[in-house]
Amino acid sequence: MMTQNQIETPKTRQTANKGDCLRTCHQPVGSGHPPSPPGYLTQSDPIRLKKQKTKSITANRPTFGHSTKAIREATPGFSLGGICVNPWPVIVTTDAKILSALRASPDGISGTQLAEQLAISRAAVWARIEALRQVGFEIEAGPHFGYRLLDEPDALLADDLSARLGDTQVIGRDIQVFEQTTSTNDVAEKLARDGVKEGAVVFAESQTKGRGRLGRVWLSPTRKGLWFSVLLRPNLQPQETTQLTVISATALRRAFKSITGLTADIKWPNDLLVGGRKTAGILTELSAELDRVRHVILGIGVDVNQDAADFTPELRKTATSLKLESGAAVSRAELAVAILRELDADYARIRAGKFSDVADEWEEACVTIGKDVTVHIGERHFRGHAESLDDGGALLVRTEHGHLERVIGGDVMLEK
Ligand code: BT5
Repeated sequence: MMTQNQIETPKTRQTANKGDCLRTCHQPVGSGHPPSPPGYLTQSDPIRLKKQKTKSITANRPTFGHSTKAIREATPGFSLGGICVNPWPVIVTTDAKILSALRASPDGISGTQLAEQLAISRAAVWARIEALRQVGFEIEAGPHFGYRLLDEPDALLADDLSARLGDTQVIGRDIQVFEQTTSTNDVAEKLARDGVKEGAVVFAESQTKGRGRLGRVWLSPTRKGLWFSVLLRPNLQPQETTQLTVISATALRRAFKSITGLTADIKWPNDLLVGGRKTAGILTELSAELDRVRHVILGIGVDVNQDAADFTPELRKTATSLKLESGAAVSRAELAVAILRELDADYARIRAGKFSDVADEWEEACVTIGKDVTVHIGERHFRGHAESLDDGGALLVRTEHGHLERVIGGDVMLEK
C-alpha cells in the first residue's frame, strides 16, 4: 500500500507555498516486484524501513581479512594470465609503484633507477616485471632505455587502481576486483555485515545477476564497463539517503567530462544520459533502522566500451556507451579512478553539511527539472511539473491538481 506522508516541517530547498500539500511519494511495498534480500532496502523501497527492527550489526572487524571467506563463497575464483586474481590482489604494491614509474617515464627507465626508487634489488625488479608481463602488461627491455611500458591489459587490477587513486578521504580506502560475481552489491553487502569500514569498493569484470531498481536486470558484459559498489556508513537519516544517489550522479558526470570530454545529462533519480541515451545507472540500497542508517551500498554501472552489437536490440534504442558517443575506447581504469575521486569529493561535501552545493550542480545538469513529467510509483501514476530538488534529494513535482509531491522513488518519464 502506498503511503503519502504529510511533511510537518518541510526542510526544502524550495520553499513550499502556503497551502501547498507537500507529500512524499515512494515505492509501495508489495507492488509485485521481486523482494530485496532480507533486511535489505532499496532506495525506491523506503517504506520497508518501518518494518525493519533494530538488529545490531556484526561486531566491528578490522579489515577485509575476515571477509574473504564469505566473498570466496559468493564469488568463483578466476585466473588471469595464469595468476589467481580473485579474491586476492593480482599485484602487490611494489608492482603498482613500478607501473607508476614506467608510466612516468614513457622513454624508459633503467633497472638500477627502479631498484633505487623502490629500495629493492635489480633481481627483484626483474621478477616483478616478469609478473606484470604475465598479467598482460607489455614491457620492453633494452640496454639503452631499461624498461619501457608499451601496452597495458584491459583489466582492472585492485592494487593498480589504489596506486592511481592515491589518498582519498573515504572512498577507495580498500579496493577489491573480481573477475565475476553475482552482483557487486551482494559482495559489498557481505563486507558491510562483516563490519568493514566505509569507503570499501568492489569491482567486478562481469556480473551474472547485475540488477537495477525493482529487481530489473542490469546487463554487465565482461570488461566492457565499470560495474562496482561502494560501501558507505553515512550519518544520515534513512529518508536523506537519496542524497547519495545525487552525489553519485554529479561525480559520474564530472568524471565523464574529464576523461572523455562528453557532457552527460542527469535524469532523476538515477540515470546518466549521453545523447539522450542511458550510459550509467545507480542503484542505492540501504540497511537501516527506523531513524538510523546502518549502511548504504551504492551500486554504479557505467557503459564504457560496448559497441552497438554488445547491447540487446531492445537496449540499443535506449542505451549507449562512452565509446560509442566519443568515438574512442576509454581507459576503464582511468575512468574508475576519476569517478572514485569525484565521489570522494562529493561525499566530503555531504559530510560537511554542504549537500545544497551538490544539489545546485545536480539541478543544473538535470533534464527532469523544469519539465512536464509522468511519475510512476508502483500501480499509481500522475502527471505534473518537476520543480526542484529538496534538501533530502527528493524531487518536488507540482501535480496537475496543484499539490506539491515529494517523490523519492519510482520512475519519472519526461513528457514529449
Ligand atoms: C539502474 O536501474 O539504472 C541501476 C543500475 C545499477 C547497476 C550497478 S552495476 C554495479 C551494481 N551491482 C548491481 O547488481 N547493480 C549495480 P534502473 O533504473 O532500474 O534501470 C534498469 C533498466 O536499465 C533495465 O530495465 C534496462 O531497461 C536498462 N539497462 C539494463 N542494463 C543496461 C545497461 N548496461 N546500460 C543501460 N541500460 C541498461
